[in-house]
Amino acid sequence: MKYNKLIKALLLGAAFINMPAVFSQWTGPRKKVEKRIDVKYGPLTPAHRTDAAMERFRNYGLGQFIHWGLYAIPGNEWEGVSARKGAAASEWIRTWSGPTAPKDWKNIYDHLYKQFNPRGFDAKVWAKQAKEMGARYLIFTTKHHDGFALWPSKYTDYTIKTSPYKKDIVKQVVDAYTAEGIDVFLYYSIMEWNNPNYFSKAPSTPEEKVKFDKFLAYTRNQLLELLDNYPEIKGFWFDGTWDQSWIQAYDFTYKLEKELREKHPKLIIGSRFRNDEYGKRHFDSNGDMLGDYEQGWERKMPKEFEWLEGRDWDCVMTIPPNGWGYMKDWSGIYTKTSDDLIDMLMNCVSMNGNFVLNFGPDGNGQMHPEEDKLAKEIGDWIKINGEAVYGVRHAGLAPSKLGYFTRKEDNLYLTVFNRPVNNIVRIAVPKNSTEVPTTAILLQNGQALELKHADIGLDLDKNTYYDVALPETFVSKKAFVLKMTLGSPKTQSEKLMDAKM
Ligand code: FHN
Repeated sequence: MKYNKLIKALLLGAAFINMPAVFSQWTGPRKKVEKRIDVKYGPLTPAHRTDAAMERFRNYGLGQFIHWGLYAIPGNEWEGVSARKGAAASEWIRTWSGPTAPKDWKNIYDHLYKQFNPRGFDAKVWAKQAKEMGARYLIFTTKHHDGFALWPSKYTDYTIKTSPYKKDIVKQVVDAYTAEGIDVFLYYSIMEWNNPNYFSKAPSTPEEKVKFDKFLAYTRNQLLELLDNYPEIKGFWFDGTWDQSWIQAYDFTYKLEKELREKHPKLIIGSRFRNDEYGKRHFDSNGDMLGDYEQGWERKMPKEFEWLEGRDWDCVMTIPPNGWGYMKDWSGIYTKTSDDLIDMLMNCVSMNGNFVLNFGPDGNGQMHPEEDKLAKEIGDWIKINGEAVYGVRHAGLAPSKLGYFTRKEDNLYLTVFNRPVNNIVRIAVPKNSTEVPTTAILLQNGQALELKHADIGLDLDKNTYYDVALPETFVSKKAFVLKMTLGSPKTQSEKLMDAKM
């Protein structure tokens, strides 16, 4: 008991004093916990859910994120002045400060709802585009850190209802995407910048405690309201849960997660929602994941499959380096190409993750023209190569420099990004493997390709090789997929006599 108390005190200290150390833990190789301790507020669901909803999540492959809210009106600038050097990202423009910030900026921002009237918004157009792009799920911002609700919440006036637009945006989005067969997850920021009852520090005075309790009740009400209004949603994607006020409300958040799951038993919730009683986020003090999937891969990807230790995960990605809301001006920054994004998509699915690409529509509900272009290019590629993307799993082979392996039943796919100059795609398979490539075709046209066992005789090498020959006449401007059938080896790797040295 004493030992546990000491560990608890140390963990509390480390977690509360040194936040960056805690943050860095969720996205790298994880250290094994040497000794498990008592954790009362640990996971509420098994580490690997096996129900149909979770199986469906595992097969999504590609998702779409949409960040839409009042920040779409300024689009990262105000009266011709860019916020690029004064705010963290376009959807963070309310925090704009420093010499470039307009006078009384926060007040201007907080009144933007009076102008929010996206007449050009048509959820069906977005949903159709997402479908054409190949997205199988959507994460939609119901409320970002500014607190403005895109649905007519009963629990605040700061909602779409008091804007000139008035109509329920969340409902239109949920209906349109559901009609296209795209599952919907609702993004919900806990943190609210302009709510007088919200605190970033843990409330300390009795008055602060009363106010923060009101905030917690409001959060609970809104979440239950979202489930009542949109019961067809598949999950919540929580954000803004890093402040001490929320971290220390672990008893409340534990009960709330329980309540949400009881109300909607198939609900999927990622690892960002809550922490344990020691302040440990994403993973509790025993290293157990707090949620149904790992939700820390934001603009990041695991370098090695082993880092994931079999957990489910998603990677959410921006097109600009950072910036989720609409940005009028994309000049002077690198914006990812469809080749970059397809590469990231295949990297994710090859490690059992979903890749979620973000879009930031403007104040009138239109996507950025570059987003339209990228959605079309990705969709065109997926229409031909989707078999290697959806419902696939990690292939269990060593990573290849040529591209990414995925596997479905007896089919092995290699999405080639780096074509060898000699047109021989060499695939390494462990020498003792009972399953090896036996046939190969080009997925895009079904053309059969020559496949040979290349037992190259590197004696200390644990692998043997299978060579697929690409026709010299085959030209491709984008990554292409080789589809192979796996079967028993027809030839063995010869055990060569060792050299006398
Ligand atoms: O601060 C937000 C940011 O604006 C954006 O919403 C992303 C999306 O994953 N999440 C937060 C930072 O983690």
